[in-house]
Amino acid sequence: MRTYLVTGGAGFIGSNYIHYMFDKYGDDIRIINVDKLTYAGNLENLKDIEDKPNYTFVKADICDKDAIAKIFAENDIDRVVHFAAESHVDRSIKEPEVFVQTNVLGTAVMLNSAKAAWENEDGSFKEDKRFLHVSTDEVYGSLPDDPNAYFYETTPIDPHSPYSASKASSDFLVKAYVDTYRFPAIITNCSNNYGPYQFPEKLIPLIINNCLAGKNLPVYGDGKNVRDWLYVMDHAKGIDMATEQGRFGERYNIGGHNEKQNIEIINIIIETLQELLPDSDPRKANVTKDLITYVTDRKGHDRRYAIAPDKIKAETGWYPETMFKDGIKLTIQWYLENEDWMKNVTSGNYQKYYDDMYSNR
Ligand code: NAD
Ligand code: TDX
Repeated sequence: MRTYLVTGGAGFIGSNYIHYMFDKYGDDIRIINVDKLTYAGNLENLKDIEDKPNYTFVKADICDKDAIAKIFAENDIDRVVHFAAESHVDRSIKEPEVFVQTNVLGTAVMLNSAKAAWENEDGSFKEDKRFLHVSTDEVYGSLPDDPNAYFYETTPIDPHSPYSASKASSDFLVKAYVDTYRFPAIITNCSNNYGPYQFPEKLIPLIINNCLAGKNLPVYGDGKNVRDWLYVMDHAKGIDMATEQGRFGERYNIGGHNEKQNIEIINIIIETLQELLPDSDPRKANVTKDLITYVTDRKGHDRRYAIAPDKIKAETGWYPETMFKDGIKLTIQWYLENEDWMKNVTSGNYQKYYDDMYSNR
C-alpha cells in the first residue's frame, strides 16, 4: 500500500485533494496529513474521512525539522505532496516574513527530510519515491492584455508579490535538489482555483459571502485584471497525474483555459445566486449589482494570468474537465448548503482581518 505524506491537507486545495484521492484509490492508499492549522487550516474540511483507518492527521509546522523527521522515521513514505504554504497575496503585502518562513524554509525542511529518508548510502534514491511540489502560475509574473500571450513552462520566472517571490524561491529550491542530488521531485504551477472549502479571503468565496450578507463587493482597481480559473477537483486530478506520470526535475503548468476579468466573475456570481436562491429567501432581494464597489487597487497588482497547459496534456493526458459555468454553480450551491462552515470560518479573527484589510481601501 502506497503511503502519502500530504502537507497543508487541512487547507482549501489540500482537503479537496485528500477527498479526491480517497474517492479514487479507496483503501489502496494511506494518507498522513501534516498541517499546522493556521487561520487557513480547518479540520472540518475533512470531517467525513477523519475516522478512516488509512488516514492520519498530525498537527505540526513544516518548519519544525524534528516533527517532520519523526513522521519519516515512523512511516515508509512513498509520496510527498507539498501544499502547505501561506497562500494569500494581500496578506503577503502586509506581512511578508511569515511567507518566507513557511513557503521557503518550510519547503527546505520538507525537501531535506525526504532526502534524508529516501537516500541510499551511495547517494542514489530508493525506488519509486516522489516529491510533488504544488506551486502557482504567479511565479511567472504578469501577462499583457494580449489574448495570444500565455505562461509556458519556459516563461522566465518573474514574481512580483512577496507571496509569489516566496513560491518562486521554493520552486528554485526544489530545482536545486533535483540538479544537485538528482532528488525525485516534480513541480506543478497552477492557475487560480475555485470550489468548496475555499477561505473567504479569496475573491470567489468572499464575493459569495458578501452577497449573502448584503455587504459591498470590493473590486480592486478597474476590475479588469484577468485570472484563469480552474475547478479545484481538476487541479487535484492534475496533481495526481503529474505525481505518477511526470518526469523528475520538470515543471508542469496546470490551468483551466478559462480567463475572466474579475468584474465578470462578480457579475456571474450575482446572476447565479439570483438563479439558485428561492424567491422566499429574504437575502435574494439584496443580491444585486448595486453592491459592487470599486476600491483602491492591490499594490503591484498583476494584470493578467493565463496558463498554457499543453505539456501536462501531452505527457499525462490531463485537461480541465469542468466548464466554469458548471463549476461555479457547484461551488455556489456548496456554499449555500454549508452555511455553518462559512459561519464558523468567518467568526472570530476573520472579522478583524476584514476590517483591517478593507477599511482603508
Ligand atoms: P490555503 O491557505 O487554503 O491552505 C494552506 C494550508 O497550509 C492550511 O491548511 C494551513 O494551515 C497550512 N499551513 C500553513 N502554514 C503551515 C506550516 N508552517 N506548517 C504546516 N502547515 C501549514 O491554501 P490553498 O489555496 O489550499 O493552497 C495550497 C497550495 O497550492 C499552496 O502551496 C499555494 O501556493 C498553491 N496554489 C494555490 C492556488 C489557489 O488558487 N488557491 C493556485 C495555485 C497554487
Ligand atoms: O476583495 C477582493 N477584490 C478583488 O478585486 C479580492 C480578495 C481580490 N480581488 C482581485 C485580486 C485578483 O486580481 O481578484 C483577483 C483574485 O484575487 P485572489 O482571490 O486574492 O487570488 P490571486 O491574488 O489571483 O491569487 C490566487 O491564485 C493564485 C491564490 O490566492 C494564490 O494562492 C494562487 O497561487
